Amino acid sequence: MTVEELARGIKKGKRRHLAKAITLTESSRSEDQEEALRLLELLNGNYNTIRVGISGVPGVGKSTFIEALGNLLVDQGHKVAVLAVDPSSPSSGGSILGDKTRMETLANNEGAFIRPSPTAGTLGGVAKRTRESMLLCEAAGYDVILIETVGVGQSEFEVASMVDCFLVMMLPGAGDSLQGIKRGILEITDILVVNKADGDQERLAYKARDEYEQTFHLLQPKYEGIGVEFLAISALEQKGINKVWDAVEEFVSSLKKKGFFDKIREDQNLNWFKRLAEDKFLKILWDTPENKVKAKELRERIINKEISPSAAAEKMTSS
Ligand SMILES: Nc1nc2c(ncn2[C@@H]2O[C@H](COP(=O)(O)OP(=O)(O)OP(=O)(O)O)[C@@H](O)[C@H]2O)c(=O)[nH]1
Ligand SMILES: [Mg+2]
Repeated sequence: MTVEELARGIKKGKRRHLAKAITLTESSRSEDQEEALRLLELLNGNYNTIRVGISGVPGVGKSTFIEALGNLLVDQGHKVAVLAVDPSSPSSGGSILGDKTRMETLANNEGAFIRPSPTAGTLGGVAKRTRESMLLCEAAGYDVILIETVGVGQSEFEVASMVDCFLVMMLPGAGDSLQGIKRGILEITDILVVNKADGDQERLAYKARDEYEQTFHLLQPKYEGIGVEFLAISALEQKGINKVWDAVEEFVSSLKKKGFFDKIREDQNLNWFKRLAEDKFLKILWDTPENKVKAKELRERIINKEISPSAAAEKMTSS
């Protein structure tokens, strides 16, 4: 299949073409990378979409929530793509592959597309792959993109920097120990959802929600004039799912009204450009054949005390 054929298929919303294209962007073969680049160029455009990041500790109920929300949105006429950033996944597929069976009703839903997390350690990292997958899904007509991330390492911050709305899920009871929250998470949160507000834990969940709300009042708002929304839901019993979506829509509409939305997307594109250019530069610095030789020589000269690290760095980077 040529790149042009792939692009045409994707524009028609063909899942097979979309899946193939994502596999292409995930490949580390340089010919594949060139084709992927051409494809992304062909599909570059302005799509009217909502990008939502969903994070929270393992077991908080992210997948259960995404399945319920995804089905609800498809019923409302949306096309929903679910992606994952899971830097901890040990091999191709990662944990969300298991999720695909867990999210069975959504996986079998014609209006939804679920893509497992790419392999950790792929060229450019999982975040790069996820971003490209997101763009491909948007070109294929998916207007809601849900990105699940487990809170490992920098993954939450990576995801927050590629979405319009960042949703953090918490467990009931966690509100008792606000110190337990990872540094910096509160600052990137747009909507905070306490899950498992059912059975014995229902009251605890509402209490936790209130506690989070009080804590947030002490923080500077992320966007001037737009507050964080606090909710308690039960993903399992599908209670409050629509309230979460209302909050997302409300949030995005405020961003648009206040002129933040376009700015966010613009900044994301510019940051992305910067990151990719920097990655490429590093690759050129260390990985071209002549630079590899140069680096090897300079390393030996440093070890033999013939040259200072500073002078070697200067030599390494001047042509
Ligand atoms: N009681 C209750 N259990 C829930 C709820 N949501 C999820 N669970 C259960 O919690 C467990 C974990 O749910 P998942 O949706 O897989 O959680 P996750 O956050 O996606 O977990 P990871 O993908 O491993 O990070 C499952 O056994 C769910 O059935 C809820 O609202 N109430
Ligand atoms: Mg999950």
